[in-house]
Formats: sequence, C-alpha cells, structure tokens
Amino acid sequence: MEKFDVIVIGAGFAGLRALHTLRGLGKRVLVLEANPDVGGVWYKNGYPGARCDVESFDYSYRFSPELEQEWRWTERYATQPEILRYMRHVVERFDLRRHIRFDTRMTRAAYSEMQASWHVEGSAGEQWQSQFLLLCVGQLSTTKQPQFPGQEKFEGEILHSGDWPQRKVEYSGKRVGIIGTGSSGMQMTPVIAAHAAHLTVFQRTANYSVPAANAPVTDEEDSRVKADYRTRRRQAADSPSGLGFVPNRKSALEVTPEEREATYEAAWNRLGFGFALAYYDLLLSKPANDTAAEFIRRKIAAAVHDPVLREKLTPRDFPYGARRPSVDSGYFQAFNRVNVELADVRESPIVEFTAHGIRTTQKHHDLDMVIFATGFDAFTGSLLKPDIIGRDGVSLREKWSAGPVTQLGVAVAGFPNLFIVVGPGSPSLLSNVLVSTEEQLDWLATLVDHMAKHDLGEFEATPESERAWVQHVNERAQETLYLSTPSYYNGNEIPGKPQVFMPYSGGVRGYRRILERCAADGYAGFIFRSSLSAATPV
Ligand code: NA7
Repeated sequence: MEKFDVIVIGAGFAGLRALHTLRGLGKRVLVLEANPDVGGVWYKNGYPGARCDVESFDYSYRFSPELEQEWRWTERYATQPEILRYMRHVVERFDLRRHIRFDTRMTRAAYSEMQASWHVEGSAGEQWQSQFLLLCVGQLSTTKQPQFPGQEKFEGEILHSGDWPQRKVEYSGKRVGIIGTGSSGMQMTPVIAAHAAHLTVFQRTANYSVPAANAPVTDEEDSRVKADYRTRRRQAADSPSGLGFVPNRKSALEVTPEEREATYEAAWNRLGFGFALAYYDLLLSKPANDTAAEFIRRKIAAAVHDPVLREKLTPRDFPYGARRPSVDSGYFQAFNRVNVELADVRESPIVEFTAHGIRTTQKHHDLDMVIFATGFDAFTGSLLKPDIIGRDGVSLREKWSAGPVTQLGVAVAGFPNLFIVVGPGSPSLLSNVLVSTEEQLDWLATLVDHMAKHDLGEFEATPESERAWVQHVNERAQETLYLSTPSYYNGNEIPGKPQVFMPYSGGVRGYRRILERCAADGYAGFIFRSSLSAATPV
C-alpha cells in the first residue's frame, strides 16, 4: 500500500492550494480527483454564461505575489473557461500535476487507531495510507437531479448545469427549457435566449438579482490593482464576506431616503454581489432589508415590459439575500424577447415529461432540450457520498444524521487527523470561498507544522468544543435573516435532509480571529497525541 503524509480529496481551488502548501512543508501529498482534469466545480459547471459572482481580482489565489502579478484577468467577472485556464496555469506554474491522480474517486476512508492513519480506497480498488486526510470536495458539487414523471420518455436532450458535458452543446435554433432560476438558471437564460428558437424558463421561486456590471479589465485597472494588491487582499480578509472593498458601516435606517436611494443606485451600478453590503444591517434587520428589497423590485419593474410577467418575476415572499441572491447579465431583460416564455410552476406545476416536452397543469411546452438548473445537495452532499469511518467504526453519515457538527468548521470529534476545507460551520458559501479556503489552509499549515515540531501524531476535536461551536454557529445565525426562509443554507433543498443552518454567519474576519485565538491558546478545543502513543506498533 502506498503511504503518504497527506491525502487530499479534490483538485479544485482548495485541493490545489492544500497540495502546494503542504508539499511546501515537506509533506508527501497525494491528491485524488474524480474528474479527468483539475477545476472541481469549475470543471463541471461549463454551462453557457457560467461565470464567477466575485470579481476576478478577489476570486484568485493570494498565496503568491508573483502569480498575482503575472496573471492578467480579461474581465471583471471571469467566465468559467477563463477560471479553468487560470487553474491550469497554477498547476503548471507550481508543478502540481504530478501529485494528482485523475479519474480516481475515493469511495471509502477508514481511520486506523492502531496506526494513527487513514486507509483510503479508490473506486478501482486502489488503496493508500496517510496520516492526514483533507476533504476539499466543494460545497456545491453533488448535483440535485429531480425525477419528473415520464422523464425517460423525453426524446430530446436532458442536461444539468452542474454536470455540463465536456463537448460543445448545440442549443442554437432549438426549443430549450430551463428548470430553475438560481444563479445558474439566471446566468444561462440571456445567453441561451440569444440563440435558441424558443426558451421556456420554468420558475418555482422568483429570485433577487443585481447586475454584474461586467466589463473588460482595462490596463489601467490591472496596473492599479497590482500596484497595491496587498491592501486589496487585506480588505477582503478583514471584510464580512471576503470581498475586496470596505463595506458600509451605516444602517440603512439611519440615513435619509434620498441618501439611501443614491447609495443603492451606486451599489446597483457597480457592486454586484456586494450590493448586500450597501448597509451593514441588510441581512440583520427586516426593516433595513425591506428598503433594499423594494429598490430591487423597482429595478425589476423597470426592466420587464409586460406587467403580468413583471409581477411573476418579482420576489416578494422572502428578504433579499436570505436565499442566495444572483448576479446577472441581462436576466430580467431577456423576458422582453418574443422567443422567451416564463412557466410559473408554483402556479401551474409540472405534471410530466412527454416525448416532445413538458406538460404543466396549464399547457404542453414543446421542447428539444431540457436543462436542469436545479442546484446541488449543498454543503454536505459530497462529504457524505463516500464512506468515511472514524473511531469505533462510526461513519460520518451516522455522526451527522441530525445535521453536520464540527469544531470551527474544520474538524469532527471522533475523526482524528481529518480536515474539512470550507465545510459546514465555516463562512463557506456566505463568503468569497477563495478567501475562506486560504484562511483555513494557512491555519491548517500552522497546525501541521506545530504537530511536526512537537512530535505529535494525531489531532482531534473534543466533543465539548464541537458542541460549543455548533451552539455559537446557531446563535450567530439567530441574529440574521437567514433563518426566516427555507433555503439551501438550512438544508431545505433536499427532501429529508436535516433542517439545520450550515454556514457560519459571523463573517470572514470574525472567523479568522477565532481560528487565531484557538491557535494562540495552544489549539483550544483540540487534543493531541504524540507520535509514539498515537500509533500503536503492530
Ligand atoms: P440553486 O441556487 O440551488 O437554484 C436551484 C434552482 O432550481 C432554484 O430556482 C430552485 O427553485 C429550482 N428547483 C430545484 N428543484 C426544482 C424542481 N423540482 N422544480 C422546479 N424548480 C426546481 O442552484 P444554482 O445552480 O442556480 O446555483 C448554485 C450556486 O452556484 C449559487 O448559489 C452560487 O453560489 C453559485 P426553489 O428556489 O427551490 O423553489
């Protein structure tokens, strides 16, 4: 059996950074990746119009100032192909590829208390052993595949936005249906509308969206950011959500209506996802949130010509941002086209798929292609897919049967030397995940180094610290509007999934301070065993 110091699962942004950093500490690292190439979710989400909601300058690695200076982003919000190019460049630039086994899916990992190490198995029967196991499997990587009656009868093509084929998909001149109006559906709609013969968007929940205000990155902007990149990185790390600008410290309720309108207008024209930071209390106070929600509703009204359509497209029953808002490039305007139709499936649900389309309670929609933009089994889907067995034969699935519990979002009691990157209980999807990823991996590197220096073979979260962290995560969530509506933040996207709030809403800066304090206190909430006592010789 091949032995390593660290096995990393996943070669997306987190896995690549983990590999680079831990190899830099002298560790023997193996990365297992189920796909044939690097990229993780960016490999799989190749649907038309796929791009990042976070500005390219901030959705990129901070660990190498040289890389920062060399790479030239072409657009404010990078498209999926450009992000993949960046990741492949990183892989070559830092010579990472030789440590990655592609087309290799981990199916099982079991902790051996005797050997203080993980025994990892691949789908082709491969076996490896390592001291540490890092799960860098992504939070939105297991797709949600609804099963509609008659789906097998459909003679056209069915695709999923999150599992897009690695070939050219021809939708020009076709009658296309998109099911789902989250970020993926909203990004895809205007792009497909421009080429399809007809597009039907099947909407269950109208969503808030703010324009991306995408534009080419000018040479002037590129030079300006690169001249002072460290300040931008610091601002991102010190902000609530990891975006590279300073959020407003005022309440939406303490300013005049005129000032508020001007602030929202400026944010609308420039900030995209950062619109949520136009005032600090938009996600904390319903009256404050109402002012932003109403502003966005007025913008939707101005964009959509048809009054009936306009009303259907307007979100009314949950606060702005309480479910993941979108950032779009012409979504609402696409409905002014004669070839675009909205099917409100809350009003007229889908009854069945037929050979030639989809029948709702209202009518039959003739279709050549259906795209599921129905999202993911968020946060825990990919963590619970393999069998992960900790102490005493307890699986992670059993341990998390009532919802995920972690110490600081990174470790689980009963699962020594297991580290979860950007998992439940961390800022994760409430933040720029690149910032959160690098924060956590920097912290882990210090922990691994600490263990090496002190000849420690095993770290493990204590059950008490885990309970306290879960309680803290819940207390912080109570202060927000996130609990006011069902969403994938609280497990509502999958029937039968435990209904618990999963990300940490205390902000990127607050979270980092907690990690730092934990380390300064000798890794409070963790126990260590020395290499000798951890591994019982056999
Ligand atoms: P999301 O944001 O989870 O959106 C999924 C969409 O699919 C959402 O509009 C759902 O409606 C809809 N959906 C899901 N199941 C169904 C069924 N059975 N029938 C009709 N409509 C359905 O996923 P995305 O891929 O758009 O975005 C994922 C993340 O990527 C995003 O948050 C960003 O972080 C980037 P619902 O709202 O549940 O009524």
